[in-house]
Amino acid sequence: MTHVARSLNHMNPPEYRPIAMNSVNFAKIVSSVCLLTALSIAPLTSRAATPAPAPYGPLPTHRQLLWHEMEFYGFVHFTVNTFTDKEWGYGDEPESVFNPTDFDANQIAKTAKEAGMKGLVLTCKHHDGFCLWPSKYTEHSVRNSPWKNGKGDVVRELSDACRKYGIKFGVYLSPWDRNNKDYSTPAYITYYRNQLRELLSNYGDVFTVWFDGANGGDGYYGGAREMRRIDNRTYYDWANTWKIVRELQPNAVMFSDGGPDFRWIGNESGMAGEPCWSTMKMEGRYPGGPSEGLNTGERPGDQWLPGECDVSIRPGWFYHAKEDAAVKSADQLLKIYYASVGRGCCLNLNMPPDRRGQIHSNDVSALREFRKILDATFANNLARDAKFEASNVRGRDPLFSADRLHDNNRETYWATDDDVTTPELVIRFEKPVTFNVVRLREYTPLGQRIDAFALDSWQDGQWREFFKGTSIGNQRLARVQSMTSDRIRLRIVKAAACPALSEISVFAEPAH
Ligand code: FUL
Ligand code: CA
Repeated sequence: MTHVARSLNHMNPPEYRPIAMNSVNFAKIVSSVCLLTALSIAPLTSRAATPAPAPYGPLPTHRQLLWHEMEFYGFVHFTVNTFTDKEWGYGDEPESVFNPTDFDANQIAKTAKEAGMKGLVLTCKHHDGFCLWPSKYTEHSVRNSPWKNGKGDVVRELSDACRKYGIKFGVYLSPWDRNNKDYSTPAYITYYRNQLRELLSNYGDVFTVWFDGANGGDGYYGGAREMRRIDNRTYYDWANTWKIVRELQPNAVMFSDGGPDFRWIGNESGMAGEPCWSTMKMEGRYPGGPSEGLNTGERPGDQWLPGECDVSIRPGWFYHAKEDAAVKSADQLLKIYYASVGRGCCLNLNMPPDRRGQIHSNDVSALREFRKILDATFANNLARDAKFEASNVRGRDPLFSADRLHDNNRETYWATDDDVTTPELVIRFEKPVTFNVVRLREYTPLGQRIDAFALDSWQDGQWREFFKGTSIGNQRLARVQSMTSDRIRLRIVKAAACPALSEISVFAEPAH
């Protein structure tokens, strides 16, 4: 069967390949694969094509699938706080304090690109209300700062630099605004939406809009200097704000504690839970809403709502010179990576520009070292040429064979017959391999199907379990003690529906 599947791959009509390479439309791909089976496999096996498994539970949307593929992107916290040495500005900071001495958007975007980030999310306006672009709707912006004589636009420069370096650009626009006099009245909602429209209309494609749920109450508020409490559930009328995003940037995914597209992971240390389901029960969820359940997700949920792990490379979100020696090391960043990306989430790692308006060299070095280790780890899939043997293959059809697990194509997958939910799979290497990372990917267009799995390796004539896991979803990385073996076994211990796994890869993290 292995041989048949391989040679069929070579016979694929050329128009099939571009679809398979570019994973934008899974539905299209499924139907192309079915068509391909009908055209090329059926005559050889004289059978009708085996139907794909029925989807299970809530499914990801097209835009969520694109977001999942990003896996790792960066946050850029930059504003008056950078110059006042604060984390939360009160809202009374004079515009004159914002004055980077050597702002360099290219240095920031290049640092992100070289770190392997697929995008950057800029705090266009943080809680202090200062706007990094010359908004038409306020005087409290770069237009009234000495930087570039009031002609500067950080949003323009950074979005352009992201395009130049081939990474995506996203916006953070704090709902809580401690500067605006209208905050807590309906007039502020209009102001907020006007600003959102500016950001989503004038700076090209935006991949995400990050809606922060934080609200600490007191602020400057146009000079009132008072406490203003709002009801997070009703005040912002989110449904109508979200419509603006869908209208102006239909591919953008929206973040908040309660979605609608991806959720906060419930902490600011970058660590997803174990398990970490990509599904949630949506009732009672809203930006700034309850954080219970966010870390682990909920199963079975009623919506696909995967997690984003946000964390700063430094103790604070903004740059403080006193934290120059507290930049996270490559090892700390790796732990975060395995607990975020490795648990099916995206990692949003903050790197705050300093008072020059550039990423500090300590942060750049840590990111470089981190990237070097990740690249060295994931460059070589040790299981690429191994033999994959499954205890069951759906309809015995090469379309769903275990060989689909090492074709480096996330749109093809191994699946079992409907009534087989606890299959086993053995990977046989030609020679013993030394490894410490196993990567599993579910074929998520069919939902999150697997509840629990275990991994064994063949040691001294018997199987020894070396990892037990629960949720898989977009990606699960099992990082374990290094071991050497010529066989690895995957046991699906529990699944809500027959498993559909798209890739299993084996890697060795170099000593460092
Ligand atoms: C929080 C904010 O209060 C922090 O300042 C930071 O922006 C973080 C990413 O989100 O809610
Ligand atoms: Ca595959």
